[in-house]
Amino acid sequence: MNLETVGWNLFFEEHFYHYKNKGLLPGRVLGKNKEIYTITDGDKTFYGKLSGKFRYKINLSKDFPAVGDWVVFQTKENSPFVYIQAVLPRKSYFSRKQPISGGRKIKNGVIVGGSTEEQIIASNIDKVLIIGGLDGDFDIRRIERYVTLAYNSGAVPIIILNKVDLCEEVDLYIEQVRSVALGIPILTVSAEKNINMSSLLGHIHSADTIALLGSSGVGKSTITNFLLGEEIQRKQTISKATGKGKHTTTSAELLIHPLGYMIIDTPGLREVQLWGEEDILEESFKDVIAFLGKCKYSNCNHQTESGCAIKEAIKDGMISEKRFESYQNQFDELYKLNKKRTQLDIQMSKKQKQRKLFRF
Ligand SMILES: Nc1nc2c(ncn2[C@@H]2O[C@H](COP(=O)(O)OP(=O)(O)OP(=O)(O)O)[C@@H](O)[C@H]2O)c(=O)[nH]1
Ligand SMILES: [Mg+2]
Ligand SMILES: [Zn+2]
Repeated sequence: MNLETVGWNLFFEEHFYHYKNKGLLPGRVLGKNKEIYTITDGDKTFYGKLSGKFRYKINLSKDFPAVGDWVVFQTKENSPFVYIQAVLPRKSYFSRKQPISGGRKIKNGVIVGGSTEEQIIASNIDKVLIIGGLDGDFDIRRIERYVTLAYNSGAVPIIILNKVDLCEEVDLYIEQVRSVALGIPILTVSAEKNINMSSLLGHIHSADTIALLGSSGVGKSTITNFLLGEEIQRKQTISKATGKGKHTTTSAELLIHPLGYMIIDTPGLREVQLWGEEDILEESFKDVIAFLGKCKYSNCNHQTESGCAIKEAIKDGMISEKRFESYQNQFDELYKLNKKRTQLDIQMSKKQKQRKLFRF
């Protein structure tokens, strides 16, 4: 066991205390393939399945082990697998609302059903690298959503605008990003042409776990490979769709650099639906929130009312109209999510009460 080399620290040690002396071992999840988790203890690699008891206890997506998690497992004689008994509490994690599988259901023109579950993308991370591509796919509103989720993750966010070699108006992009990513460092690099990559290395320290997030094709895996260095290039899956050697990442993977830092490369997220309480916007929309509550009327809708601080701020160029619109959209999205979750909680507790009634 060489746990410290893969991110073990006092936080996990304390939580592992309950499991010590019970024949259980800690390990970090490197990846997942179907029902099998690859786990490391810093020396050895194990292949883990969920123990029956643990599987029975959990039912939400967020309760399952995620890449970056520390799990507690038991070895079994003559079995090629180890058995995961628990996930240790997460120090930080990046999550989103789980996308709806099988498409959305639309009833009377309104999206109904769908998921109210949280999906963990990467766990126990120190830094979140939000990657955007400085090519035709650049999407500022997506980056704005990543920023909200990154602030909510408990890790330090950094924005990387990759493919600077393809872009002639870099400053324009930086300016746009700066207006939605308050106080977050923005780096412009090219992973493929090795431009300005040293600025990124300056943000990465030994024992850091960093997660790379962003749309498909922005260059997350190219950056990961650059960071890992040529000597440890990893194998990549060839895209099934094209078969032309396009390397599309299909599942998150934690990779360990000999210098001691760890990188979690993730598949491009097609949907970046928000997860959290409405107050998670406090950090990412500080600029907008500064004007809220300053209108003449406390119930101001920020439409046509006189003395509206938001309208004034827009007129004075303090915030853009688009930025305020984004705030409203993200707030609505979270509000609806949490209303639905509360309703489900009420239904659940009613069901539980009924069950109890039947039992006694
Ligand atoms: N011109 C240029 N192309 C780049 C750069 N970085 C990556 N690419 C190319 O962009 C394409 C996508 O890169 P990937 O690293 O696979 O992107 P990804 O974000 O991992 O994509 P998914 O795994 O699908 O989420 C590849 O063809 C890369 O060669 C860059 O700095 N400049
Ligand atoms: Mg990739
Ligand atoms: Zn107002």
